Amino acid sequence: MFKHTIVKTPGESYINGLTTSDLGTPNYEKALEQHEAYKSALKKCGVEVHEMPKNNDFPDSTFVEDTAVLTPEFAVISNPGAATRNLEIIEMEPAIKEFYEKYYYIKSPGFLDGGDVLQAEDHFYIGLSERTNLEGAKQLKEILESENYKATIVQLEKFFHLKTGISYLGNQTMVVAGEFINHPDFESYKKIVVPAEEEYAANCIKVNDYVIIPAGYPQTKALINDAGYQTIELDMSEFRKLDGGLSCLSLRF
Ligand code: CIR
Repeated sequence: MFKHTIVKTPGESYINGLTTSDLGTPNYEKALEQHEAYKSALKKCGVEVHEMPKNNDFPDSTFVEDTAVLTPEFAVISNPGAATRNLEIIEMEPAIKEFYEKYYYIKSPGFLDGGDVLQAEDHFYIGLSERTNLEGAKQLKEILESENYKATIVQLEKFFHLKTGISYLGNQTMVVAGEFINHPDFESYKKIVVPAEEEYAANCIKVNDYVIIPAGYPQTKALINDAGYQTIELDMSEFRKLDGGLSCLSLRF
C-alpha cells in the first residue's frame, strides 16, 4: 500500500515546457484544474498528498516522477537527462529527505529520469531512452541489486520514457502498448494490451485499490475493469501536450 505522494503545482511557465508532441500550447488554468483533480483522485486512493510550491524557473517541474526513484526502504535522487530539468532535484532532495534516512544518487556522466523506471514487486525495469543513458541505468541497477532488488535494463525503441508504454498493476499484470506488447523482458507477465489508437492510456497508475487512467480511452478502461480493477478517469489533456502522463505527476511511496 502507498501512504504518501509528492506532487508539485505547475507554475505559469508550465506552458513553455519541453515537448515532442504537436498538440499545441497547454492552457495554464486548465492544467491547474487538472492538477487539482489529480490530487483529489490520489486522496480518494487513500494516500497523503504532499504538495510542493510551483517554481517558474523550471517549467517541467510538475513532472516530479523524473527526479527520483522511491522504494519502501530508500530513495534514489535521479540525475534528469534534460538540461533544463536537471536542477529540479535541488528542491526535490530536501523534500524527499523528510521521509527517508537512506538515499543514493545517480551521478554524471550517468543520467536517469524516474519515468524510465518501472517497479514490479521486487523487480525494477530501467529504460534506456533520450533521457536515461547506460551509465545512469547501470548505476541504478547496482544500487537496487545492493539492496536485494532485481533490475533489468531495457532498450527503448520508440517510447519517450519506459512508463509511457507500460504500467504495472500488481498481481503480475502489466498494461502494455507498442513495443512492449511482445517484448521478451515482459513475457512472463499477464498482459492488458492497449490498442494502438489508445496508446496514451498505457501510462496509468495503480494506487492502492484503484487504477487511475486518462479519460477518453474506453477500450483500455474496459479491459482494466474486466481484469477486476476499479478505475478513476482523469482528463489529462494539458499534461499530454507536454508528453506528460499520470505517473509523471507524482512520486508514490
Ligand atoms: C519532459 O520533456 O521532460 C516533460 N515535458 C515531460 C516529462 C514526462 N515525464 C514522465 O513521463 N515521467
